[in-house]
Amino acid sequence: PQPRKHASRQRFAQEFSQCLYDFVIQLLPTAEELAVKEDVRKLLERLIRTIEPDSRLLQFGSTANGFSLRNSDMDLCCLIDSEERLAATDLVNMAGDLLERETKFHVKPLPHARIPIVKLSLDPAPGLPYGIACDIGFENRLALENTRLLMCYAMIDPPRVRTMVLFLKVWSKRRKINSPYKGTLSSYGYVLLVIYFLVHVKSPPVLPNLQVMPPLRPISKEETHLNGHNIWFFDDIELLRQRWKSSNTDSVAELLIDFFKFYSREFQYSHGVASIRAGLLTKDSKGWESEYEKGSPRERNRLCIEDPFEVDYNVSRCVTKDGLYTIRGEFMRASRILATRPDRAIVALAQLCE
Ligand code: 3AT
Ligand code: MG
Repeated sequence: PQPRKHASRQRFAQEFSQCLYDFVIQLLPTAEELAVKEDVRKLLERLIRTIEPDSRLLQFGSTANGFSLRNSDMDLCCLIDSEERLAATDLVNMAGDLLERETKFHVKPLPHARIPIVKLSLDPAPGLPYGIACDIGFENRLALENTRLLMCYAMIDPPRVRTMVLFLKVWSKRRKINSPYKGTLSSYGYVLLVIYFLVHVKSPPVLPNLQVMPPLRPISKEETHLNGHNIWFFDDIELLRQRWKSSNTDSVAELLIDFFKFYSREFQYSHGVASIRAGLLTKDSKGWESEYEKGSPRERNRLCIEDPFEVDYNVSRCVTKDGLYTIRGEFMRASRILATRPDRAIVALAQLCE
């Protein structure tokens, strides 16, 4: 019976991998959508330049890192290339007024957020059936760098990394566990969980740790640091593709099955911190013991994921006790569905995303 079981597992993994590829391909943004978004970016850039002539508006987040789904929001960052610039708070207010006057967007300035932003949205219209949602931040250079880091990871092994990430993003949205405002995890958090798993959990690893690979030439501290954070990572992707060959040959389905298993049962939620920079760390060593134990009214640090560059920042600090319980429940549910290996892989996929 043993070889037969093995063969059935193999066959399921093969079929399920194919289903995953077919599924995510039809969820990618169309060329038309990308063109509309680029036009919007240019329009907003032109307008903002009437306030700050030396500014550039750049995309970050999923529209720039290769993890974009159809109709995902636009994350834009305004960089100002002159020494004398307005404070972010003032810029948010001024840009908010300007865009309200000059465009059809609904505009909501949030000058006092951790990262001051202007939120924009456009109602659905013919030719734009889902409307547009867009956040503009100012001088958020770390976000541009973490976007570039994720893009590099995506490019090392697109068939496995992009497929896994895109699937998990859809899955987490369909299962309603992708809203930091409601105590669950952001897309960014899920992407970091995937990379952590592929760099530090899988053995042999599927991805190298780009943040500890040595640079090709000596580089100065000025080049590697931004606002006191070390932002170095190996970003010569052409070279990496020639030199890095993972000896892990698992299919995307096998990786996904293991991913769900790992985050259902094996990850040490109570003491562990997932760091793509340094592997498994402890809450203790980072001073991230749960604040609920200290009687804090706001729940923090139930789930700990270290930001790749802002290492004092827990990306998942908004995940509540209930949120984590729900997320783990979903990992377990997914694990269970995949363990039963239904006859047709497509049935498993439909069940997962129900
Ligand atoms: P969607 O396609 O919008 O669901 P995304 O990949 O654009 O996914 P987010 O919108 O969650 O991901 O985040 C966009 C970027 O904003 C990613 C990162 O540069 C920054 N960011 C988001 N959440 C956090 C966070 N909690 N901590 C630090 N940076 C964050
Ligand atoms: Mg986004």
